[in-house]
Amino acid sequence: MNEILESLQRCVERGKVNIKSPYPPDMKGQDGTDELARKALEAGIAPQDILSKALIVGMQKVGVRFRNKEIFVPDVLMAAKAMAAAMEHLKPFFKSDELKHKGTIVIGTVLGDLHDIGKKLVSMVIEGSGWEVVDLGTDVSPDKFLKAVDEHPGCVVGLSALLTTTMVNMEATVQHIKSKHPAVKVIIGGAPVTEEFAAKIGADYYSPDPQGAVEFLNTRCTPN
Ligand code: B1M
Repeated sequence: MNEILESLQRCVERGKVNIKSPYPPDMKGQDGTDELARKALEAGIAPQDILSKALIVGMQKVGVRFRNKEIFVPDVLMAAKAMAAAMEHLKPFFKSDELKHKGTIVIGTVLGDLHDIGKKLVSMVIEGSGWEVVDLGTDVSPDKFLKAVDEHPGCVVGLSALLTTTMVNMEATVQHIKSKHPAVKVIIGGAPVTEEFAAKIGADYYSPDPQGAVEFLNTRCTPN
């Protein structure tokens, strides 16, 4: 693989944002994703290759290592920051339609629930895998989810809940969405949620972690 792309992939994995960043300490003074993405474009590498061969592969490795408990929340946050720095350089190509997202996921924490750390992590890893993420935030009502689905035809929906008292609101949300858009796929997650619960409320998938959500999206959801 091209040397710049290899370094870029490594910088996402390690959370190296730019040359000034002291993190990670063993990469101090080295280029980060910011410089390398610019250099890759200047070297004539196609934006699509920068995204799919370096950034997405790097973030996928992050997702797998997080699942395997080899790295932890702060590492994922740094990887997402590094990914975002590179994406800044690719943004103009998304706008010009030269780069396409794989699809769109509307995501949020359900009604009554204010926990958003896990949902944000899931969003970052999904975004890093090439999907557009529409994050509705926390305490999201079934109506708000439905409105977002109306506005993003062909999207997938992701629901997060951290409380046993709010996970019941997932059922109302799934029903509300599916009553109008039966084909929309809904994936759910969060500490108290289980596969059995997902099946019971008519959700299409349960994932215990961000990587599982990415795998479901990439293998079971038709891009819009
Ligand atoms: Co709250 N809280 N909290 N809390 N809180 C828990 C969840 C709790 C387990 C603590 C405890 O009692 N041991 C408990 C829930 C008990 C239960 O219902 N079973 C609890 C409680 C009771 C409460 C309050 C009711 C406390 C009170 O006020 N009496 C209150 C509720 C507020 C509300 O939501 N209405 C409350 C408030 C808060 C804070 C605001 C203080 C804060 C949230 C800040 C924020 O998010 N911005 C908070 C926190 C931080 C926690 C703990 C300590 C940590 C949660 C967290 O961020 N984990 C938590 C105890 C604990 O877990 N140790 C606790 C890290 C995060 C990376 O993991 O969110 O599980 P997690 O996400 C994972 C997976 O679940 C999965 O991937 C993520 C990454 O691996 N995942 C998905 C999540 N969403 C997914 C979606 C997917 C796929 C995977 O697809 C769409």
